[in-house]
Amino acid sequence: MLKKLFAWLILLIQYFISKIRLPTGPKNRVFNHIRNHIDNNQRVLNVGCGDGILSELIRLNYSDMYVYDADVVDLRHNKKSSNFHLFDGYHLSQYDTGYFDVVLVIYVLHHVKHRNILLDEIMRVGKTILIVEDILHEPKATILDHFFTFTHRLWARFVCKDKEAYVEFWTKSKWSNTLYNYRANITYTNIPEKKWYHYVDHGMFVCSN
Ligand SMILES: *[C@@H]1O[C@H](CO)[C@@H](O)[C@H](O)[C@H]1NC(C)=O
Ligand SMILES: CC(=O)N[C@H]1CO[C@H](CO)[C@@H](O)[C@@H]1O
Repeated sequence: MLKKLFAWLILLIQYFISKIRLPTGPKNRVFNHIRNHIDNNQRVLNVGCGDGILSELIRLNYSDMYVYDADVVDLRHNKKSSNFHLFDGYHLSQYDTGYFDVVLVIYVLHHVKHRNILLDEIMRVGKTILIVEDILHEPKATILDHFFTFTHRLWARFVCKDKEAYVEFWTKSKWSNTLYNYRANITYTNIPEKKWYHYVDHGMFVCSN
């Protein structure tokens, strides 16, 4: 009985989220923020490319751009594009140091348990790194923030049926402190989102120099 109720609740939530997220085009919004930091004739790696829509948007808008995709599973709608490879979620050993002008890490790192391992690799292969994340409130995450994390864990486990899924969000200062270990110039831009569902902030870190 309780299990059934829970299943219905998940379905209801899923329905509402599909109504909110898809037509508003979150990929387009993210694209509009990253486009100021990418240019033609650059080599770009999209780590955790997911459905691949963001990479497609970049390819469509820039004729001379080399976009590479990497993920732990292939969820792309267009499975034909080259330059995609599966990886273990941590190691990008096939790429030389500084191979990419820009590395995109869009809503990926909150699923990564050993964040420093992947960050080491991303910072090694890329010159400029763009990280977009859900950002918890300062100075310490609020109760709603914890609820946000909790619902994400339920989502991963019961909707995506991924028992292994890891979910941990960070505050802006925790991100900054971590990223300054790798680059001297870290800038943060707030990405406005619908707040009643996204009651955490959304932000982009640009890591350069
Ligand atoms: C730091 O990075 C930002 C964003 O890429 C850039 O606009 C700014 O000029 C950089 N600052 C320095 C001191 O290099
Ligand atoms: C901002 C911009 O130029 N966006 C374009 C990216 O490419 C798609 C597909 O060609 C266009 O529909 C967008 O207008």
